Amino acid sequence: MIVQAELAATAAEMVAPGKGILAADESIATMSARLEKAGVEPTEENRRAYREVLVTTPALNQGVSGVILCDETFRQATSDGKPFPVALADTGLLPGIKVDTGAKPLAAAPGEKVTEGLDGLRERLSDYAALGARFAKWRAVIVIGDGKPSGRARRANAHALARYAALCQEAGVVPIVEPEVLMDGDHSMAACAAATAATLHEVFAELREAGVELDGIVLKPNMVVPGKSSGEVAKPDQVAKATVDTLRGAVPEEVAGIAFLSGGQPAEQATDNLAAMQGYDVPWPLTFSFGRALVDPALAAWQGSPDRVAAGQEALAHRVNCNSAALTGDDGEAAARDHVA
Ligand code: 5MM
Repeated sequence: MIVQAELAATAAEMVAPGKGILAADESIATMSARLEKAGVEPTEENRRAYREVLVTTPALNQGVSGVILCDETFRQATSDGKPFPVALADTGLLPGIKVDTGAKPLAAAPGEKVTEGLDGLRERLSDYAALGARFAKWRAVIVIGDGKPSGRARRANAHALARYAALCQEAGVVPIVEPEVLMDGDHSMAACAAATAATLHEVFAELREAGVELDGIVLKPNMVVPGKSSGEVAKPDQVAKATVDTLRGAVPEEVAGIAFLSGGQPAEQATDNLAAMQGYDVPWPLTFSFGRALVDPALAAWQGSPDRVAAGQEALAHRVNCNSAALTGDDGEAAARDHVA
């Protein structure tokens, strides 16, 4: 029987001081596209080799508590024959698994999506737990613009997130709850704040309704930033204030921690924004669960070459160190290292 205290302890470990979560869970299609763009042939073996570069980075556990993988990687092994979840656990990292099956068009909501993957989820979670998963992830996607997000899309996604989270806790797996309000579009930062607040209110209402214990989840939200093509520029202190204000108004105190996604922000910008948030007195640890903002430089440095594994790992370690330093208030030094790198 799963004890709630165990879930809460795992959730606390995921957001331990100075640590964040590495999101390396790109689906086969996304990962293949990213490899191709980097000039690497998108084969199963290259996807495996790339994830091996990431998870075997020396001292990764100094700034990262856990790594999110996709189903393919979770069932693959490192070149010394260790299944990835075992390789992670052996180096003191929590194995995580993305369990959603992607965002699909939502009926009667043109331009909006709902994330799928609930069918058979109870069985899949028990499978993943047996393979070593300690936490899971489900990402909902919310768009802004032309009357969006609709209440219909917010509710459908919040309901699915809550059903997923309840099933995770039943299986003894900590759910990362990820409602991502996308940066795509020309909307203002105020519009992002409003959509984020409305979405989070819906998500927490559904989580409570579903009986989810909030000290056994990690929330993975977007930062509050202006739309990518809005022309609006927001400095780290502005992003930090808008983000913290939005979270304070919508996220219950019991939530174990908040680990931001990077959402396509340039890597240094995501780090600077994260650093600027650390000065606020909030009831939750505020950390990172970045994908692109951690791994893009590593992929670019590795280039699919066995001779460049160390270069890829150094690039990842650098970004992890910068973000970890940002969390511990060492942001000046982190920023300096960042900008000379
Ligand atoms: C790593 O990318 C994750 C999976 O994406 P797909 O299923 O679409 O391939 C994604 O969920 C990611 O974990 C989050 O969006 C956060 O990543 P970023 O790059 O926004 O920090």
